[in-house]
Amino acid sequence: MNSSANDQPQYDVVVIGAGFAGLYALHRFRELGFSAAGIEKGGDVGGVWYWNRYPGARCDCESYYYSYSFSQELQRDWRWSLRYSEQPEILRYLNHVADRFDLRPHIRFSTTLRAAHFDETSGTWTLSFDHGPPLTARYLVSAMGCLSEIKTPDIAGLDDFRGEILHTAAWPHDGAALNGKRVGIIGTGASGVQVISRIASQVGELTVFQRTANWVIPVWNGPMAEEFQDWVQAHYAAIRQRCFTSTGGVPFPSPEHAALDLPEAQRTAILEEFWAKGGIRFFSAFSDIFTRHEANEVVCAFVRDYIRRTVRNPAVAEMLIPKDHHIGTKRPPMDDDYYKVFNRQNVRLVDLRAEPIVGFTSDSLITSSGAYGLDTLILATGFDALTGALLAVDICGRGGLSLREVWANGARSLLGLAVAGFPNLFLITGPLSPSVLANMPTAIEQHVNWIADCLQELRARGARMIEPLAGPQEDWTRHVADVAEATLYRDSRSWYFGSNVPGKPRQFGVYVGGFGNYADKCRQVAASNYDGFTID
Ligand code: NA7
Repeated sequence: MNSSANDQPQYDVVVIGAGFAGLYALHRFRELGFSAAGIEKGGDVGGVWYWNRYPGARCDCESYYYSYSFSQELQRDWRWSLRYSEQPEILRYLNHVADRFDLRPHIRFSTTLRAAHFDETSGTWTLSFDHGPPLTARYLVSAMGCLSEIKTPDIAGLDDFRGEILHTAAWPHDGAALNGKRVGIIGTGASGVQVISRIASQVGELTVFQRTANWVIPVWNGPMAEEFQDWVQAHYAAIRQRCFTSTGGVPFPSPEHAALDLPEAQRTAILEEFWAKGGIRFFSAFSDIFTRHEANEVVCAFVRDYIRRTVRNPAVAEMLIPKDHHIGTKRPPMDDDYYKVFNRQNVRLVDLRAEPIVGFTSDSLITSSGAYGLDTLILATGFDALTGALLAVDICGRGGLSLREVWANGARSLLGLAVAGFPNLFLITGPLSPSVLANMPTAIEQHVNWIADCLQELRARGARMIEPLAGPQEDWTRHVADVAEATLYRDSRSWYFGSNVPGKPRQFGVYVGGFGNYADKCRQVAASNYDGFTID
């Protein structure tokens, strides 16, 4: 840490967040000789894996690639117990990373960034927090995450309920006593589906309040067999290489066939093959799933059939079948047991479209059709995704320009990495980058490496400021929208569009043109003297 007495900022870089993104960023910048500090709202490292401790929390990408690639030694030494690891193991991994690379002493924990103001004269950011002294930094790097700002649901009369209320993304660290209880859950997105499957056999009664049915895909989770671990270790270089060049940041080949080019028998055989592979591989069955309504419908019909075969009560099966969106165009939850859970005697499904919530009493949730007695209510109601964490902070750039105002009608950024009017601010997996539609650790490493290269270049040139130009930023923002518009995503209502937050401008916040293409574009920008940016 430098003295701030002579207009020099205290740090070269301050990184906000200490999850997957923040930990790697802090490590990388420090390794390159920058003075760097981390700020973290939570009491320890982990980011989403620190907060989302609900039963059944698990990653939806397999752990051998939902992990860092930057250290051969780390990669060699860490063994995953499950193919899709659960939250406690992922959190242990991130703690191991923090210790192994000695990051913890450089992070200020339990500290929330309230404001970040840029000073044009000195070319530095001044950061102030909910407590503790302010900091100054040349560069501000957001590693605040895409799904970290909880969206408090507007549910009529919730304050009248006197039982326990839990949110999946703010789960108590010492767990929740659910055994034998009458538990209700609102929300059937990825978090709700995982928690429902995990607690159904543990609680006395489970009432699932569903507003929108989702397509749930199995992952066929199980132990990472020793032979598979050995195979992964032997092929890690190729696996990682594939991640960095693929469409989704995952090591799978692109689809070979378009569904609409194939006869029905062959389509079904391919769907069965990819269903057996499970997880996001399922969406690699055909190349036209996300672009042709008829192709998507082939896949929907296959999953509909599975739901009807699995859920014994036909009325419940029909309620669980999505009616309002193409498969994959809302984030598909992934779970092996979800549909089977509804065959249990102690589980019931309530359709909130047919009987909306009208209020609560001290011990019941009341719908238009009746009362449901509950001891505990779990809210799995999601996040103000992609932009929420950034806009929760008072960020002001050049001339006091407020990010909230600049993004009032939707996010604008160049490559999801930086924003015009906000010099020396970098976003890791920011709005309009591939972010949540790429494997996050891969997307994070690609972004941090790009930022690190950029900071080295600025240091070498003795430059003070970098900032996107407005024109290229508008071009990128429009391009992201155009690419999404050419897919079936355009028809969906989801947090990808901000549709879950009342008043949020409708904008597809993720680049769906392919992670590999995106990484190429970032490389080209750097190689062409940071084309699209201005450097002072
Ligand atoms: P999601 O995917 O946003 O799911 C939230 C769920 O909560 C979804 O089923 C919503 O129904 C439901 N919801 C939200 N507000 C209400 C109200 N007021 N009443 C009834 N139901 C409501 O969040 P998750 O935490 O599951 O997943 C987020 C991501 O985190 C996930 O994709 C992973 O990447 C990790 P709706 O569909 O809006 O009708």
